Amino acid sequence: MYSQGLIGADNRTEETPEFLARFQKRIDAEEKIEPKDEMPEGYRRTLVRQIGQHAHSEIVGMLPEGNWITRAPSLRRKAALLAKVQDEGGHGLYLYSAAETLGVSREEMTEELLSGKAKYSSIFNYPTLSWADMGTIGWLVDGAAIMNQIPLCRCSFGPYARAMIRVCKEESFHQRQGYEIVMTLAQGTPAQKAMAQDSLNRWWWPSLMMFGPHDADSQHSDQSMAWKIKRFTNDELRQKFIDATVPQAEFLGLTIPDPDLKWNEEKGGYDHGPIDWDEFWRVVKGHGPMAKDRIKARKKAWDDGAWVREAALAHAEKRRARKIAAE
Ligand code: FAQ
Repeated sequence: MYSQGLIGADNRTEETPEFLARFQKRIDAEEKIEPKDEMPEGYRRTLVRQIGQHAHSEIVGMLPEGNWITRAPSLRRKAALLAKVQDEGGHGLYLYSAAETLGVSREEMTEELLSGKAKYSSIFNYPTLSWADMGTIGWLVDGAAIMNQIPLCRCSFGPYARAMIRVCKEESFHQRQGYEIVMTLAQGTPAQKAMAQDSLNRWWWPSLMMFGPHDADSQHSDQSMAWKIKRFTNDELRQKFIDATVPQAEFLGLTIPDPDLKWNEEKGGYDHGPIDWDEFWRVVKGHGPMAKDRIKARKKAWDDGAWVREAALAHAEKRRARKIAAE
């Protein structure tokens, strides 16, 4: 299913120790790897997997918030939410394009998503039950996404790294608009504050799970760190996120739903309670509360869009034929 043509500008696919050492030297020298450069097949596959999953997450991630656009409490809130959800769609498109430079097609990636072969972030399998969830998703989910994605701006693969720069700027706006919604609710009536707290209670643990399994259980981290695709481990980024977010919750007067959370002077960070990894793996394996609805919605969108893709291809073909006839 993968095109072999792009593995190295010289089409070499034999991964001799010299070839691998030469490649690692480029990585260690912080050179950017570009689509037509020679690269080990494992590097290419890791990127196709990660960028593809990242793209799917952005696109599926439009659904939980899209659910609230028609019910936003004011025109200002509606305009901001609409813009945010559109941004996520844009992120998905940059990412699909970055993956396509590695020889995989958008159709193949979409088929893998719809068949359940390709993953998307666990977080988007949870339901959005109240307006406060729009605030909490911006604050926590985009906040976690930024923490994970800022280091990806320095990823060794050029197209992914460059796409991440704009994505991170937009995620930063998303995080602020979310925090502002939660702040408004937290400073509102007791019922509004309770709505914000309930939302935080539901989204806190799934947000921590976004960073992936503990380092000891992360099968890809070591190799991805060596290739400088990842710059920090899952646990390192999770810790940074917790340390940045706890003071934000304190400022809001909200309580993080973790009785074991406490500042650890020695390590200069917070200790936290156990993460429910059974829940994480259940969700990752496709049994999250909203998993079926999410895939059903994506399948419908893909099927409903078939005529647009066909029309665009027919139009391109006609233009090509006209150009050839005129030559
Ligand atoms: N959910 O060995 P590792 C966003 C899988 S974008 C589902 O540690 P890796 C924007 C993992 O794929 C959010 N699956 O894997 C937004 C692997 O399975 P595989 C998405 C997960 O790749 C905001 C297996 O577990 N962000 O939120 C998850 O080294 C608001 C073993 O794990 C990205 O994709 C999970 N949480 O590290 C949009 C960022 N965690 O593939 C709308 C780019 C792990 O072998 C609204 N990705 N798995 O079958 C990454 O940084 C990495 O891929 C990690 C996982 C850190 C997610």
